[in-house]
Formats: sequence, structure tokens, C-alpha cells
Amino acid sequence: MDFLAPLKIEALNSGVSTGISSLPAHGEIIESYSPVNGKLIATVKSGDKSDYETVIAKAQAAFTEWRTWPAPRRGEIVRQIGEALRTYKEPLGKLVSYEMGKSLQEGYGEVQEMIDICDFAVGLSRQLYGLSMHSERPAHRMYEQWHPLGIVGIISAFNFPVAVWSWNSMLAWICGNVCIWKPSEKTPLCAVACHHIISEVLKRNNVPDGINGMVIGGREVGEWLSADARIPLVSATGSTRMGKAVGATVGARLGRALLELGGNNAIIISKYADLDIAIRGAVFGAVGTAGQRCTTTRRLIIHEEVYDSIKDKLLAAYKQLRIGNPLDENNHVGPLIDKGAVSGYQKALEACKKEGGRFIVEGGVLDGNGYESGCYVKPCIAEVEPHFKIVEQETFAPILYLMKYTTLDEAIAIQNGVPQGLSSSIMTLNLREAEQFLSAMGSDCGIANVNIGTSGAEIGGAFGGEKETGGGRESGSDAWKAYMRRQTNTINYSTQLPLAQGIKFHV
Ligand code: UN1
Repeated sequence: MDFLAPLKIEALNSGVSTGISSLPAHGEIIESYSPVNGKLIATVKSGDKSDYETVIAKAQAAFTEWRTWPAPRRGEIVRQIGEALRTYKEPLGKLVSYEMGKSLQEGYGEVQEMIDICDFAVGLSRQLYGLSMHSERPAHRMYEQWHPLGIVGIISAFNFPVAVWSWNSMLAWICGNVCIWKPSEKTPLCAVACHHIISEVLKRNNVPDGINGMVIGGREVGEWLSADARIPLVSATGSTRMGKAVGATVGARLGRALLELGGNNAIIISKYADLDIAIRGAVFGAVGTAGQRCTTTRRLIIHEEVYDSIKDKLLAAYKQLRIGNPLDENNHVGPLIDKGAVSGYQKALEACKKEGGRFIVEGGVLDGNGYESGCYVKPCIAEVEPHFKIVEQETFAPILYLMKYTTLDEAIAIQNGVPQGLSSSIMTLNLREAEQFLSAMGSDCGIANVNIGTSGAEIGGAFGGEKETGGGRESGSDAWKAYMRRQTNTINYSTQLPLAQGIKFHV
């Protein structure tokens, strides 16, 4: 636990902060247990409604100043945050691995994703472009500008406890917004650590205290943010159930919600696939992060001619998997986040069997030496029919469903035939198949890949999906526009007042 001291994690930490200062918190104490070994890491005092109000007031005041900073200057702050994250990559990556349970490589990878979004945001801080248009009236100029919104509420999930918050906050900041973060109460220490790392940068640069608010707590904090008309944008990552509640509450006050919710991602493996790449993509996609990414591969839709050989290769690959302490780099698969997740996994296995699923790699909960936390489960594989109810659901665990297809049209229909629409892939070396999959008649997902698995998207693309995934886009491309308001400006520099549409109006 050599990583706790550099991150200034103490036995009891405040879960309320305005960015530079941690504030006294008045809510319940949250205990953070590691799913790695079941041990208590540290505790966090959560925020109550009065703490929330303090953070909001500070954020509102900070916004009036922060919005006057030129965007490239805001970018310079984010550049320094990226530098600080490089300095703390090792301890923060270890804490992510220890508190959340993902492998150490993936913990480091998550911090790298934060660093990458900082670099992206720095460049973007000089590229918040609006268009200029030709006015239909003489001696008029028309153009658009992008202005900040104000306070951005960020609700993030346990599975990417730091990266997803950084996608939102780094972009929101260069756009001139201030943020209030409600991290998952399952990974509160990762959030506290981020605050400590960033507060040094904010302090050194005299950034107004309040741009980086945080209120750690249960679902009530999410409800306060969603219902609060002082918060023009709420960006929420998590389950579809949570997203529907946030979307409805934010929608009822006509605020904006940016939702990144569940996925039920499939890989189509064609008879023209490079089978080695297909297997590697499928196995990492299915068991990486113990199946707890929203981009995890949950379904393989396999051409009948290669079905048996894919099955054999999967069986061989799953035999090699080492399950255990994720901080030990020899292990491939760590624990699930908590015992609740383990019971969700067990229920899904039962439901799958009940519907007629056949397990070719059996699941089960591990116990004994090294598995004392009770959170380690066996990655498993079932042969199913696409119409099974359980196959239409997202279970946040390493359960992989296999299905057979004959024609590509059929495979695409199976792939699209679920309520979620986040990530999708086709493994094929056939150009016609690949292009059909990417066309308007192909995948209906926000992310569609060729010869790459469903997980592990780069930050440079817009990240998110359709249908029950919520429709939001975060991270790269022009996702920044969601964090700004567009203003159309028309300027008359003539001596007349011509009206649009040629209307004549004389008085
Ligand atoms: C998530 O699981 O919420 O594409 C985010 C990926 C990661 C992000 C996942 N870059 O798998």
C-alpha cells in the first residue's frame, strides 16, 4: 500500500471539495474495501445537502471568473494537470487497480487515458471553432460562437473510476465550465486522490477555487445534481436504470443530459476472419476488467463454418487464464467490484441455464487461498440462442455468449437486436463484409470496429452509443460541443435596416 501516502490518502478523508480546498463533510462515513483481498483501505466522509450547497455556491462564484480566462490559458492549466498525472501515474494506477480490482496494466492504462485526454483538451483549447456564414442581407456579417454553459455535473461509475471523469472535466474546463463530480461510492478513494493531485496545480496557478467541486455520497447526490436548475448539463455514466432516472429528471427541467450507459457488445466473426486476431480480440474483450467495461464483449456471433474451430480456440485460451490478485502482473483476471456484483453474475448463470444455455466453460465463484474477498469469479462461455432474455441484458461480469449465423444480414440483425447500442465489431478480411457492417445497413452502434475487439477505444474518437446506451458522446472528435452553448451573431454595419426574408416594414 506504498501508493496511498503519495496520494495523501488518510484513514479518514473528506469527500467534499471545491477543488483547491477539502471541506469538512457532514454525511455518513463510507468504508472502501478492496475487492482484491476484502481489506478496508480507508474511509471517506460523504457530503450532505448543506455540503452540496456550499460546493454549488463556490462553483457559481468560480464560474464568473473562470469564463473570463482565455481558452488557451485554461488549456495551459489542463496541460499542467496532464503533467501532474504523469508524475502520479504509478501510485494512481495502483490505487485504481486496488480499489476497483482491474489489472495493474489496466490501472496504468486508465491513468494514461487521463493523460491523453489532457493532451487532446490542450490542443482543443485553441480550436473551439464556430462557423461564419454569408448573410442574405448586404453589409451584414453572420457567425457563431461557442460559450461555456456554467456548472457541469459529472456522475461516474466504479469501473472507470478516474478516466471517464477526466474525459468530462478536462473538456468542460477548457470550454470555460466549472464541474461538480459525484464519483461512484464504490471507488471514493480514487476520486479523493484525483482531487489531491489536481488541487496542487490549481493552487499554484491561482485558479478560482470552485472549478473542481466534488461531493461523494450515495444516489441522493446524483438526484440533487439532476434536479438542480443551476446545473445546465449533467453528464452521467453508469447503468441504463440510473441513466433513465437522470435523463427523466434533467429532462423535466429541460436541462441537458449527456448519457453513457450500458452496452451489450458483440463481435461478428466471419468465415473470412483472421482467426488468431478474432480470438485475441474476443478474449480480451470478454475477460478484460473482469467483464466490467461498458464496452466488454458479451456476445460472439460466429459464422457456422468457423464455429467449431473458434469454439476450440476459445476453450484453449480460457484454460490459460490466470485469475487472482490484479496487482500481480501474471494474472489476467481480477475480482468483480463487490459481492453484489457476484450475485448478479450467479443469477445470470442460472437464468441462462434455465433458458436452455449450454456452458462450454463453466462459471462459478472462487474461494480459498487468494480469493478471500469472495469477489473472484470464473470467466465462462455459454452457447445460447439470440432471443434469450438474458442475452438481451447487460450483466457486468465475464460471461460470454456464443451464437451461430449463416448470412451476414442475419448476423447484423442479431447484433442489432438488443436494446443497447454502444460498441460492435466485425472480424473479416473481406472488404464487402466490412463495408456493409459499417454502412447505414450495418451496425446500429456508436462504435463499430473492423478487426479490433469491442473494448479499448482511443480517446480521440467520440465515445458513446445509441438506444438504451443513452445517445451521448464524450471524449474526442467534436464531443466538446455538448459542453458549450452555441450563439448565432448577426452584425449590421450598413446605414439601412434590411429585414431577412425580404420583408418590407415602413413606419
Ligand atoms: C466504460 O467502460 O465506461 O473503450 C468506458 C474502452 C475504454 C473506456 C470504457 N476506453 O473500453
